[in-house]
Amino acid sequence: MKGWTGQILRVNLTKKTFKTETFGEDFARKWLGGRGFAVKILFDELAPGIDPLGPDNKFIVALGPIAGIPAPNTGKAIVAGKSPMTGGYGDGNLGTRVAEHLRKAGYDALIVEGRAAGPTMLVIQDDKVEFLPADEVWGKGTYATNDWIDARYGKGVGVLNIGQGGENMVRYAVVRSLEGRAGGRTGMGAVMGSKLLKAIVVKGTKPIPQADPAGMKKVGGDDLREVQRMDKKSGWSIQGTNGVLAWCNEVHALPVRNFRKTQHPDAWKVDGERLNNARIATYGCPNCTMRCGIAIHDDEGREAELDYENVALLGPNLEIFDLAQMASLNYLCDDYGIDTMSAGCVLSFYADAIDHGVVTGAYGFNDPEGSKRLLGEIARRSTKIGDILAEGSLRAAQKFGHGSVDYAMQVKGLELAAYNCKFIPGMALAFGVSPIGAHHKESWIITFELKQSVRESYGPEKAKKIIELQRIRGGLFESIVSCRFPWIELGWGIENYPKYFQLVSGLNWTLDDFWTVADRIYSMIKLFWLREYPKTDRRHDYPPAVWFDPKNVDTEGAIAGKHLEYDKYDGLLQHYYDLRGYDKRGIPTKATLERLGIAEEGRAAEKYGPLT
Ligand code: PTT
Ligand code: SF4
Repeated sequence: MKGWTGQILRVNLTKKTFKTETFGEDFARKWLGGRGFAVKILFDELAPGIDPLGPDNKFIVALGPIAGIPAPNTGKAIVAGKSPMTGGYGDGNLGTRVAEHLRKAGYDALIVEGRAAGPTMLVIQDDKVEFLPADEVWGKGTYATNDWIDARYGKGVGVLNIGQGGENMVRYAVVRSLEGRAGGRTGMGAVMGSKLLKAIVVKGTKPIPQADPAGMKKVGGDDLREVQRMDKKSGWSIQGTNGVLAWCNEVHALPVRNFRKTQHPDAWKVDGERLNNARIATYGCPNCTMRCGIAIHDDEGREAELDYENVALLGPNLEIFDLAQMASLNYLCDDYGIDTMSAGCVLSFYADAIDHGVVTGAYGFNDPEGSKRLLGEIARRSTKIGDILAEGSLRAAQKFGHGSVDYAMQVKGLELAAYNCKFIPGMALAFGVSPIGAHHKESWIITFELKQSVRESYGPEKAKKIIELQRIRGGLFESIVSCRFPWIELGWGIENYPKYFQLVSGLNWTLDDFWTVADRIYSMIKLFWLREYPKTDRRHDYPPAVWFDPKNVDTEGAIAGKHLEYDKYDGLLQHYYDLRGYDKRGIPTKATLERLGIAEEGRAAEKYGPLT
């Protein structure tokens, strides 16, 4: 078999054992890699109802057929497990040399089971696996941990690690890499922490099996240069992801003051141009020629990388318009290893709850120092409020009561990305039907919706577009495992991916073949949810109630008086279900599962929740 190593490394931290398992071409073709492998393994191996922060959960690193191959932007890995945020399937995608090294060590995936007796660093060097003590860095942040690893193994290895957030099982703790990237905002850092797994180091030296290595090397090299040329021509990475901030402000899509407002006159102070002007360094993932991470000095002179989501949710959403202060908040999130997006939404929710008189506290909007203090209390769970906020905004709202759940900005327990959809029905649906809780990674329909001037519409064309985008973004890129930015930001042709796939695997797939895998993966994730939440219904796929609230409208500007409407949103949701072949609860029908070749998995799920 080419295109896959055909091997998975299974490690048990409780027993300090490991073994290599093999998989065949049927499994590979059916699930492709990355998210596909992760959801299938988790579905098969996790008993429903297990505690995501207990030893029964599994932490998975999964790669795809082009991950780690020298071709445009392939230095990415999927981290996955049962999510401590949502209780459903959870994953994330981060730039790391683990992608290349794990495959060169001979594995397409790593499954970590059990719970170590003490803080542990797992070291994988080809066939050798070691369980080393990590007591020296337990209690330390990700920067110090990376330095500690660097001093032992150098920068050439693949590293995943966690900070105090993961150790203390903050539900939205992330995993960080040596390259300064972060992923797994569904709480994968907390899953590592629950296992006392401080870090994973990987070094591989074997060739990755490919059908046509020479052809792949030539095409990959040429394409990396072409992507670089396109990026230079377009100037995209000058402002990177934060280039979108000014546009979001202009079109009333910026989250301001816990998403209460959609625009702010000071937003220009933190836009892409200002960020680029303040740039002191550029970060990037391996195998990338359009490096998009912009680092600036924070207010204490430390280097911090800022992306759009981080800027918008730690800045305007908290009514902070000072880049250096925001950089500090970002730096702290990175060092503690907690998700910037959930952290921003949790803090804004708390400030809003105080505003509403639901709770009392010495905190408010435009309070950078208070925000820094709270991030520390959250990461360490060192105060009562820190402990509550470490649980995420949904659980905090359930504790605060008084209807505050309506303005906890989350779906299924996972906080929103930085698009204020008070009056953007399609993007609101994209958050609603994202299979891991609110995330923009699955479908970013907002540009289609606003640039084509169809903002008002709740028509089936939006549901259709969301599925098209989910197939590409949440399906293809998360399972072939590669960064989507060349495609989305530079227009790098999607047809390049079947071309790479053919060079590595020898299989001549059309895009439709990839869409079938994508649909299978989405349905499989739904089955995972069904087992966990047998009484699930379509309300699971609704965005926060405040977006439907006539009292929460903008009072001036282009969308003054506008808000989402329940019956129309529900109609749009139904279009989505119909096109996907889901029933009224949003669960794939038996016929859909049969068509996708997962009827057997459907029968396994049916023991817990009915299928139609
Ligand atoms: C992703 C989420 C994002 S998405 C951002 S900024 W973005 C936040 N980054 C964080 C950070 O930084 N530090 C931190 N402590 N927490 C953070 N949480 C947030 O995490 C990221 C890029 C970006 S920057 C995006 S959109 C794209 N995402 C991709 C994706 O999801 N899939 C894919 N195939 N390609 C992608 N390319 C882009 O990658 P999660 P990264 Mg992250 C510091 O993982 O859980 O999905 O959350 O991956 O390697 O840092 O690159 O405006
Ligand atoms: Fe990483 Fe950005 Fe390059 Fe994508 S474009 S691989 S996120 S540096």
